[in-house]
Order: sequence, then C-alpha cells, then structure tokens
Amino acid sequence: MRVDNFARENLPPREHWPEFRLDDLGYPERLNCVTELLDAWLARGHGARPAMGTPDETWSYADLAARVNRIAGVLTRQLGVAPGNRVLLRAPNTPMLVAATLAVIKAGAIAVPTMPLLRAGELRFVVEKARIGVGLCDHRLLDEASRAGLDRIVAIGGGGADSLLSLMAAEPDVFAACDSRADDVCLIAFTSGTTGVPKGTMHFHRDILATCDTYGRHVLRAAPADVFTGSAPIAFTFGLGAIVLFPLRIGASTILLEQASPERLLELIRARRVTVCFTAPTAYRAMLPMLRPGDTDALRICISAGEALPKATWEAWHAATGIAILDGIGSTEMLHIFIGAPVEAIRPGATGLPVPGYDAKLIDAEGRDLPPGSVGRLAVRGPTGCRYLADPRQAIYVQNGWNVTGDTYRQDADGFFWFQARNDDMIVSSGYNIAGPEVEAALIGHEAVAECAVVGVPDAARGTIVKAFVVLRPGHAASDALARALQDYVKAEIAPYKYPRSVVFLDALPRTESGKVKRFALRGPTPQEA
Ligand code: 3UK
Repeated sequence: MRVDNFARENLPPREHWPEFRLDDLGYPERLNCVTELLDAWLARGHGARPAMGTPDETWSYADLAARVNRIAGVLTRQLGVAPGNRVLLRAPNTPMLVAATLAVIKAGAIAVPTMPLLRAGELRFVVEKARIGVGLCDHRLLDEASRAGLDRIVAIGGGGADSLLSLMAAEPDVFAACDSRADDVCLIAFTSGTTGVPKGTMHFHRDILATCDTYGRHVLRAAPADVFTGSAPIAFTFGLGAIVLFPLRIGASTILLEQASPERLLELIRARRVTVCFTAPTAYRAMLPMLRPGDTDALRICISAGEALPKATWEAWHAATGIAILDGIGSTEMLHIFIGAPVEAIRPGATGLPVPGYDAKLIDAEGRDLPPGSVGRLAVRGPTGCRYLADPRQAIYVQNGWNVTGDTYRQDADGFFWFQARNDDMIVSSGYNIAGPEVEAALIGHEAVAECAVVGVPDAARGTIVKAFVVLRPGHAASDALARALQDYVKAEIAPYKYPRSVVFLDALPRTESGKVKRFALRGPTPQEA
C-alpha cells in the first residue's frame, strides 16, 4: 500500500520533543483509535445505543459506524486517499462532520479540522502548510474553501450527484480499519493564530485515547448513560474532546448544536435532559439570568475551559443550580485538559491539580524550578504533548522536555494551581505586576457588569496603565459615574493599585471563534465605544 510519510518526516527533531509518560496507559504498538472509540462498542453489543444526534435526529453507535465506514470507503476507493494523506474538514458541528473526521482517521489518513469562519486566505495557509489535496466541506461553506487551493472538494450535504451522501451510496457499510501504529499522526489541529501565524499541532492515535483515559476517566468521570453537549467547534480540540472523544470512549451520547448560543444551549439542556455540558466561562455567566426552575434538573457535570473561570461565576452558577463547575486548563498543543479538579477537590477560583498522568510545575524566566507558593511560568508533561508541524516555535513551547504553555500561575501550599494571566497579559504598571484576569475577576462581581476584559495600555506617565473594557448588563447605562463606581468597587475588592485607571464601555467583547477574548485587539486603538 502507498503510504505518505509527510507527517512523520515533519515531526520536530527528537531532541525538541517533550517527555512523554505513557507508563500506566498500556497501549499496544498497533492502534487505530477509531476501532476503540467505535467498533469496540459494536463488538460489545452496544450498537443500538444512541451515539450522536442533533435536536432533530439521533444516530446509534451502529448508525454512526455505518456512516464512518461508507465515508472511509469513499475516501480510499473514490478519492484516492492513502494512509498518511491529510484531509481537510470544514463544517459546523454536525453528526456528519463527526463521521467524516472518524472516517479519515479510520482509513489511516490525517484529519485537519478547520474553523467554519476561516476565510479562503486562512484556509490556503492550512492547505499549503499541511499539504492537503482533498477536503470534505459543508455545502454552506464551499465558497471560501473553493479558493483554498485544494485539488478536490466533496460537499457534505446539499444533495448533488457528487455530494458525499451520493458517493456514500456506492460503498458498503463495513470497512477494515487501517492497521495504524499508536504513534502515527492522525490529527493536525491548528492553533487559532491569535499569537502569530497558526501552528499545526500533531497528535497520534494514542493521544486521542490518552486524553480520554486521563482527564475523562479521572476527572470528568462520566458514565454510559450520560448525554453530552457543548458549544465549542469540533475543529477546536476542546470541542473535539468534549463532545466527540469523551462520550464515545465510554459509550455515552452527544447532542450537537450548530449554533450553540447560550440561549440554545440552555434550551437543549432543558428539553433533552442533557447531563454533561462543556462550555466557556462566559456562557455559564450568560445562561444565569435565563435559568428557569427545573432547567438544570438533569444536568450533573459542567465543565469550563478556554479561559479562566472567575470565582464569582463559579459561585453564582453553584448558587443557582447546585452544580460545582469543573474548571480545567487545556491547550491545542496538549490536546485537552491537563490541570483540573474532580468534583470533591474543587477550590473555586483555582484551576485545580495536575490531571492524573500529568505533572505540572512552575519555572522562572531562566527555566529553574520554583517551590510551591511561587508565581511562575507553567510547565507540564504527560502522555500528550506538543509536536508542531515543521515549526521553529517548537523550541519555545517545549523546553527541557516540558511543555511551557505561556501561562503565569501560582501554586499554593496544597499543590493547587491558580491562574494569574497569559504571560503577555501580565501588566507592569508603575513597577507593580498586575494580572489582568485578577482585575477582571474583581470587576465581574459588580452587579452592572455582564462581561469584561482588562489589559495594559501604553501611558506617557506610567509606562502602562490598567484599562478595563466592560459590557453592561441590561438595565445599566454607561456613564462617567458608573465608571467611577466600578473603579471604587475594584479598589475595595483587591489591592487599590490594581484598579483600572481607564474604563471603556463596549456593546460586546471581541472574541475568537473558540470563544476567547481577543486581548491583543484591545491593547491597540480603542474599538468602537458603546
Ligand atoms: C488558556 C485557560 C485559564 C491558557 C483548550 C481545553 O483553550 C484551549 O486551547 P487553546 O490552544 O488555548 C490554550 C490557552 O488557553 N486557557 C485554557 N483553559 C484555561 N486559562 N484557565 C483555563 N481553564 O492560556 C492556555 O495556555 O485555544 C482548552 C481543552 C482543549 C483546548 N484546546
């Protein structure tokens, strides 16, 4: 069989790899992760159980497996995709996108998911960097994809004679999984590019299972009867793990939403008795005022990641629903969450402890270890880790075998990790070190504040000043008096020198498609003020 070694040949040099700790996981040398996530359930007689759905339809494990097998047939027999080839994927969160992603991996090829909002130029970068020939693209998103430089694009949905569904009709619903190695690349996930040109992070078959068997097993602890949902795009590894990998690994089910606004998320939780919800801190906050009695009766596990979960949000959600949100920090490089806390160990405001299987520590600017109680740069290692596709920035993320995430943390005497800021969000003003997120966590406790972001901006006198961008709750109007009230509020909550000297009201915060505040956009000239 033809095998394409591009990914293997473009892994970073060994000396730049992080150290991997796989001891307890015991994966065999040959492993196709889709066999474990899907086929194993059919073999165990679980085929009729629900696997993937939308608010309108539900696919059983057998239904999903049949789609995966037909698509794998289309890829290998009709589109000429060989093991190791990269395949671009582009669609909103739909069951067919999940089937297509798993099919690519089952066939031994490499899935390259892309965010639905990417434009042709951004897609072209991905296509060239990962040398992609074939793309599977939702029919509603073909326009930009058609100008991305792919050799062949097959439409998902839309009905034409050459659409994926038509091609699938000619294929049987069985497909023998490619006999991959556990350390074959099966996924290239691109970073969002907020910190420069996007980086392609490469993940192996074993990594896909490892995140489920560490975070999923020891922290999330969901069960086969659980019904998952979440708002993150599957193209973001947070979403991929949350609503595809974790539920499939344990035989549970997921309901996907194409437009997962807080309103729709809550409506789904209520109507479909969702039990596990993955979303961003701001979505929990936004759902709070919409909650009606009984809405969250079935819900039992809530996970927040992507940005720090402010203590005020944790407390308000807990007071309203009785549910203790699990905060967790993950990254595209690490694939998923590596610090979090199981429900009995939560400290509101802290991210948590290293997920079993991972080690975490703090280091100083020279890379020396810091003792607990210090504030420093976070370094982690475990079964997953950073391997950039042909990128010199590998040496920045991986230092001395540890993944250095770019975050400043404090570790307390009990070993808990408390997020301070992204390294570049530490504000140095008049000689003081101020963590923007700490000021945000204080501000958000004020009743008028719906959302906020705090950054350092240049100032002639002080070098840098603390500036807050605030979105108000309905019923509150922007005014100088309110700005002063917010400043006074912060001074009463945290050390007064941290208060925002400038307060600007906005209608909405600028966010990335993965839901993060675009802080870099706020550091420049002030966006449109409300
Ligand atoms: C920040 C957090 C504080 C942090 C992600 C869960 O966010 C994910 O991946 P990205 O590559 O960004 C990584 C960076 O985001 N961050 C994420 N979670 C938290 N900061 N508290 C948190 N709970 O700066 C990190 O370095 O976009 C999250 C799972 C998979 C992911 N890819």
